[in-house]
Amino acid sequence: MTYKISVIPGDGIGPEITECAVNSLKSVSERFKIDFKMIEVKAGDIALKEFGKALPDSTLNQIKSSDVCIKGPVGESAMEVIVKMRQLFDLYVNLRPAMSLPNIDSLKENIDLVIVRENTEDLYRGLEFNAGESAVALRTISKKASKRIAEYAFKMAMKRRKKVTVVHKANVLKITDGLFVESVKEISKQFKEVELSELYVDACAMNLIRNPEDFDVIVTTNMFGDILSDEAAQVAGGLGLAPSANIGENFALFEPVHGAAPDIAGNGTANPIAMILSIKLMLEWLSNNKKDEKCLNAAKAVEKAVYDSLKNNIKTKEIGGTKKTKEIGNIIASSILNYKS
Ligand code: GGG
Repeated sequence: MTYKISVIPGDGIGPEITECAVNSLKSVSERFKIDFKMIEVKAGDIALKEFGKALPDSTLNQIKSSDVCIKGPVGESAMEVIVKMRQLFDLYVNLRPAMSLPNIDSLKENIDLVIVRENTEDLYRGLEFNAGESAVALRTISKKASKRIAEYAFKMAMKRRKKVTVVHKANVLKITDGLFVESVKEISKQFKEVELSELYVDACAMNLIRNPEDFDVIVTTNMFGDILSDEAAQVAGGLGLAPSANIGENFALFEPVHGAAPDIAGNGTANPIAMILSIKLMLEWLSNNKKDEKCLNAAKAVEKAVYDSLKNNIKTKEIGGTKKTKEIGNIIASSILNYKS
């Protein structure tokens, strides 16, 4: 089986960290005898400049014919690229794990949580318009989308510590968040073994700092999930270490949580780990979706390579190391190649 992967390097630090992820995938391919056909496509500010469109048709067509997509961060065109792709491909789950990593300073120890962010609705539908001297954005929340994200979160909790926290602001957004919470509660009835609790988003923001180790699965709406996942990533050690997966029924896209960081682009100091751990999530998804045991073993190898590098202090400056992007990428790629199960 050959897996066709669309690769979007993106903007800013995107190309540097994507190169590291691609090198890791080449090692995976060699070590585990998994065939990848990687096709580079353009999207983001760079594509806007070159083609007049941040998400050109040629890019979209290539992605449509792929099994999966990996994507670096894009600059100012996030709405036209990633938010649009989530809707176009109905990538309704945004998985954003935050966990304690070896030799990484975090606010607390033993953090192991995952934010399950609804990925297609809310204010991110982009229904914004001017109204005279005002501007209006519409927040859409549907029962269908709320129930399917809840179902995903509960299924995930069943494989973890069996705790789901639904995060909302239904004391203020009574109708929209009211519908979201009620939908989650309805789905919870099918998962009697899972403990469901609820938190207002402001309280959740506070508790992520106070006791992040208590959280298992957080399920929430799109914008709250976006904001809380940056916070959770920082609490666990930094955005440069935070991977994510955008998942639909039969297609998925993997990207770091962080943005394009134009201030450090090109100087070789970007941390490639969030992008490489996104590759690990991709391999796990392939193993589940395509029933491919080799991909699961490869995911373990990627994780081990990253953990070993951190243990050996192979880190970028922002997390206390001295290594450059490429050096880290090369060390991790070679460690995957030499992986012993
Ligand atoms: N703060 C991290 C960042 O800039 N992430 C890129 C971004 O905003 N993506 C849009 C999204 O995830 O909804």
